[in-house]
Parts: sequence; C-alpha cells; structure tokens
Amino acid sequence: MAIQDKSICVVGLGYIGLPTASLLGTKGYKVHGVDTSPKIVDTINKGNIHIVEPDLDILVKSAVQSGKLTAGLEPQKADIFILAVPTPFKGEHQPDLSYVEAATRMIAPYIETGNIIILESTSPVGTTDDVVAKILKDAGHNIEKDIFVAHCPERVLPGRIIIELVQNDRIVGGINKVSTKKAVEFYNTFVSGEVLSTDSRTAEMAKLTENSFRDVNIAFANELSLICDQENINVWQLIALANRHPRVNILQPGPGVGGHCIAVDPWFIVARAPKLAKLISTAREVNDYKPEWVIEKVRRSADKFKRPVIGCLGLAFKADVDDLRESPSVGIVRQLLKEDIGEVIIAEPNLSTHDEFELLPHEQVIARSDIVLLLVDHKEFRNLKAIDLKEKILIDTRGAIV
Ligand code: SAJ
Repeated sequence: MAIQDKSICVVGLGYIGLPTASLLGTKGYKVHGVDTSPKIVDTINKGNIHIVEPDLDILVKSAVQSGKLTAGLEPQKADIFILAVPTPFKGEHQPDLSYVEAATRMIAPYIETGNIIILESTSPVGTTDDVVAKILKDAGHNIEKDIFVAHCPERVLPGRIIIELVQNDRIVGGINKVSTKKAVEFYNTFVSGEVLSTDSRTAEMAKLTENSFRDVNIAFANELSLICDQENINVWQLIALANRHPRVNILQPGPGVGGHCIAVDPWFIVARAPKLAKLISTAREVNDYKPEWVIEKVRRSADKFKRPVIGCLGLAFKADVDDLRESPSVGIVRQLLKEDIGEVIIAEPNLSTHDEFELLPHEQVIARSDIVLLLVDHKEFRNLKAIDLKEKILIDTRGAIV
C-alpha cells in the first residue's frame, strides 16, 4: 500500500502530536488528529496553530489546505494510531497515566485487524504492555495476532521540533518482535535518522534515561552556581574554562529546570525504584531548590531599597519558546508577587497576554526597574549589556548579559 493510501489517527494535538500529524500529512499520509479541546480542533481545521514553534504554522497550513490533515473531537478508523498525550505526575511525584488510559480507550472501538498502535508519550517502564496493550486486550482485540503495539518515545527539542522529528534517530520497542518490525517500517517512511529496534520496556527506559541524564548534568551546573556564588567566582566563566578540557562538558546553570519533560520524567524512574535512584532523585531536588535560591537573592537585593521595582524578564521554561509548563520563572514571579517586597513587573516577549500576570514590553520593564531579574535568555534579552544596566541591580540567572 502506498503512503497516499494509508491513514493515520493522531490522538493529542499538542507540542508533539500536532507537529507529527502535520508532518505526516505533508509526507502524503491521510491524517486525522484528535483533541479534547474544541478550540484547538477548530484552530487547526482553519489551518492555524495554537502553539509557538518555528515553521509549524507553514506545515499545518499546507497539510490542512491539501486536505491531508483534519482535526476532530473523535477518532476515525486508520491504519496507524499514534498516542501523543501528556504524562504528567500527580501527588508525590507519581506518574499520572490517566490521559494514556483515556486515549487508548477512545481509540479501541476504531481499531481493526492489521492496525499499528504506537505510544509516543514519555511513559514509565511497563506502560505500553501493562496499560495500552492491556486496555486493547480487555476491549476484545487479539494483541498477539491481530494488531501491533509499540512504543516510540518522542525525543524532539522544543524550538527544533520540525527538524528533529525528521533527523533524530528513533527508538522503537514493540510488545513483540512483529510489532517492533511494523512500527520500524512506519518510522522509516519519514525519518532520515536511524530507526533502532528494541523491546517496549527498554524503549520506555531509554527515553527516561535521556532526560534524567540531562537533569543530573544540569543539577551539577546548578550546584556549581551556588558554590561559585559563595566563592565569588563567575560560574559561567568557570564552566567555559573547565569545558576546554577534552573530556569535560558541563551544562549551564539557570533558575531551575522547567518544561514538561526533564522536570518530570526522572520521577518516573524514581517512582519505580525509589531506593536505587539516589542520584536521579537528588538531582531533581537540587534543580527544584534553585528557584528558592533565586528568590532569596532578590530578597537580599530588595532589602537595599524602600520599595524597589523588580523587573522580571521571561516566563517561559527556556529561551525563545512560549511554553510555560513547569517553568521555574513562573514560580519565582508568583512568589515575588506574593511576598510583595517591591513592585513586580514582568515581560515575556513570546506572549501577548497571560491569565495571571500583566505583561509589559521588555524595554519598559528594564527602564522602570531597580532590580532586573533575568529569568530566561530569550533573544530579546541576549543583546542587553551590563554596562547599560549599571544603575540597576542585575540578577542574571542565565549568564546571558555580558
Ligand atoms: N536547562 C538548563 N541548563 C542547560 C540546559 C537546559 O538550565 O544547560 C534547562 C532549560 O532552561 C529548561 C530545562 O532545562 O528549563 C529543559 O530544557 P532542555 O532544552 O534541556 O530540554 P527540553 O525540556 O526542551 O527537551 C528535552 C530534550 N531532552 C534531551 O535533551 C535529553 C528533548 O530531546 C526531549 O524530546 C524533550 O525533553 C521531551 O519531550 O522529553
């Protein structure tokens, strides 16, 4: 069967599902995207997007206009089903698999013999077998013979999603060998990177490992930043120097780790192996402590004024995105507003409005501030010079201002 004759149903039209659905649409597949939000469905059907990601607008417009991408609130029959729904945590950092469960239940009535079902959501070890395959089995599907179930974790970096969707190597792990093979064949139709085969549990663990690796390494940088602050050493200069060693590659300190991935996924390992995952859980604690440390720095600076204007630059979880999920900046700004140690004013150039915070143009925030708190190294802030801010107290959590 040629690609043009194959249909795909993508459940979840967020940061992963929408780029994937539109990319597959432009590759010739007939794609139907499903989301629980009528507003998102409506936006996409008009050829528009609801998230900021380079080139996504062009991709969605082209897929929708060519009739290859439709969106709806209900799934449709398809050859391939892709689940790209959130997997947050709940309570004491326990994985919340309710979206995966709901999405699987939702597609179950539409699945037919020969279909491939792929879980792309980052998931704790065992989810593909014990949740997805089990729900489909309980719904009457013969998971040994009739359908193919696999995990292929998404690995794309927000800000580079469209490029990385195609270029990154992918890890595919089926619930059995034939499922792996079928899913690998599918990814090979649109991925230029290598598509690597394994079993579903290893694929799940691989994704968690990648993000935990990064979290642990950022924690090292953040710990260094606390030590260097005490020692009065410029941590960014220190790291640049240490990184000139051929086998040293330290990441960058920041105000904490945000996003829906790195601040979340390590907990999925800890939840299953709490006694063994010591380094991984300590790294989470180190990174989660960093916002409190930043707030304390602002408090100490604010003590020097009667009622300072504290200008917060950036709310997003990292540079040049509009994504606020798990963003340490949001927590810092919220706490500063609550403590009322000064007038807190905020700029986030990637958003025009925010439900909770009033946003001002960054030039205005900088001009009015006594204390400039740089939280995100957005391109709008990277050309700021310390010399231009010399009248103000600068707290640069990203080492962006020279
Ligand atoms: N950060 C630092 N210092 C650094 C690097 C990052 O403080 O040196 C912070 C960022 O500011 C941000 C957080 O870490 O708050 C995470 O940012 P990121 O750019 O490292 O990663 P994400 O969350 O945008 O995307 C990650 C990627 N994983 C890895 O690089 C191993 C991406 O490939 C995954 O697909 C994505 O998680 C995901 O969806 O899981």
